[in-house]
Amino acid sequence: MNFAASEQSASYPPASHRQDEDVPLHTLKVLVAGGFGVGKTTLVGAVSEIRPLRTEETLTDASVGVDDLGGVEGKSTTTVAMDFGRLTFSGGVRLYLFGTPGQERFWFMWDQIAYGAVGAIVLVDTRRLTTSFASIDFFEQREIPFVIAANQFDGARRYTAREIRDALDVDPDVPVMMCDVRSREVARGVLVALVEHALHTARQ
Ligand SMILES: Nc1nc2c(ncn2[C@@H]2O[C@H](COP(=O)(O)OP(=O)(O)OP(=O)(O)O)[C@@H](O)[C@H]2O)c(=O)[nH]1
Ligand SMILES: [Mg+2]
Repeated sequence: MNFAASEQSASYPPASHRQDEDVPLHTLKVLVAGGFGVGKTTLVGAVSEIRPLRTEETLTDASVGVDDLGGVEGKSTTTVAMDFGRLTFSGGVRLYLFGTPGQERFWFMWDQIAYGAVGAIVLVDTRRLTTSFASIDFFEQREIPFVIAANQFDGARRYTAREIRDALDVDPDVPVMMCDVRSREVARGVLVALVEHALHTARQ
């Protein structure tokens, strides 16, 4: 399968929504999950070929003492429902991207958002690994394939993928990679790894 970026994805709005006539379009729903402030909205915005749907609201006093802002002190908004974006690869695979809300009080929505998804990216912030534990548990319990993408924030200590894997104690077949989701190419690479992992898991 060819995951090279399609010409469609180069600009917004796309020149055409039509695929090559002889290439069937396969649509897949994928999730972008992880703890509070790990970069989910940033990832969807970096790769989406359409203007992403966002549901950002200003952080309020209800967040004080509940959400760990350590390392993301500049954060002033949070996702209250979901992010939505789209990415099409040449070869006929189109991903619909759903970013989950990170704050604990919105976790009740995860089952609805996850419905029908082929897999998930679990983003982790290496300074606050525990904030992504709930996402990992969620996908493990539902047997939804996932990859771990460790988002490297400026000034954060650098770890190897092996160290992250050991710290999170995930199954050996779960791909673990380092990333900076502000980069479109890097974020796209994580999505390719997820689709390959989901296809591989489905074939077993
Ligand atoms: N240095 C650095 N900053 C990042 C990176 N990814 C995200 N950020 C910043 O981190 C902050 C949080 O990013 P968001 O994308 O809002 O995180 P989120 O996971 O969607 O947050 P919630 O929806 O509130 O859970 C933003 O200020 C981003 O600019 C990264 O890879 N490196
Ligand atoms: Mg968000």
